[in-house]
Amino acid sequence: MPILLKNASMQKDRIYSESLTDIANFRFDAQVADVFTDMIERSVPGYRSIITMIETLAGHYAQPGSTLYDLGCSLGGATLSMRRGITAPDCRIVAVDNSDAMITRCRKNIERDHHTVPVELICENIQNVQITDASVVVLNFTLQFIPQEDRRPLLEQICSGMRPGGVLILSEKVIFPDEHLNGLLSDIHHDFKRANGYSDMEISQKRSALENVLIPETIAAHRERLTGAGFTSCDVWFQCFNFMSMLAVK
Ligand code: GEK
Repeated sequence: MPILLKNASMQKDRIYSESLTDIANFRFDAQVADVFTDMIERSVPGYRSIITMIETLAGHYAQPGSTLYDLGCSLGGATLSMRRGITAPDCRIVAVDNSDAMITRCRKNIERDHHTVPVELICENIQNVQITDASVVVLNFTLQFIPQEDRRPLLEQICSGMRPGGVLILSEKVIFPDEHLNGLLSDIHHDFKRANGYSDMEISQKRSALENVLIPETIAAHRERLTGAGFTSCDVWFQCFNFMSMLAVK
């Protein structure tokens, strides 16, 4: 019995379903972009809930005349959610991703959507994007792909471009300092993937592909870095196994 409701038009992720002799580092290319929604929903516990709640958070935090950023927007899940949730007047959304394949498909999703808040799509490394006059910034499972030494400068740059009272929504895969608990939650995550139809081979090959690409950290490390980067308050608002989302308020 599948856990998640399926959209009939969604392409199924079978990328790691055949045995591979050489497992290359994971890339957000066209093959991934084509199956991305199915992939992330079957792989990230709580993803759909976080996307839904971003609508509520945008409704609460969007300030009149401000910009909302979706950094690492992929197909625009969080962008569309913010677009639905904004009630403040004269807002705009800037959505950024450095994968051409993602941006091309994201543009189509935005065009099909009937909400009216203007969306600017930018194909660029988020580290090169100037954040200005922001009331809401979303990093939904993106920071984990940024080189660790670049994470603090990126968060400082984001914080300095935000209005007072603005919020950063930071969602990440995390690790735990307690080795036993860390192993347990990682096993449970794999159970979740198995329950969503991934085979042991798919789980193991995807894990190898992500090993040097997705670098998770502890919740304490995130909290400390956010505070150091200039945010006045931050804490976890959502957690499911080894995936969590934090709110950081400027
Ligand atoms: C969602 N937020 O559906 N600059 C720009 N984009 C980047 C960079 C970078 N340096 N590094 C990675 N990306 C989305 C899901 S997926 C998370 C985010 C996942 C982009 C990358 O191309 C991909 O589209 C996205 O960040 C990460 O709410 O696959 O686990």
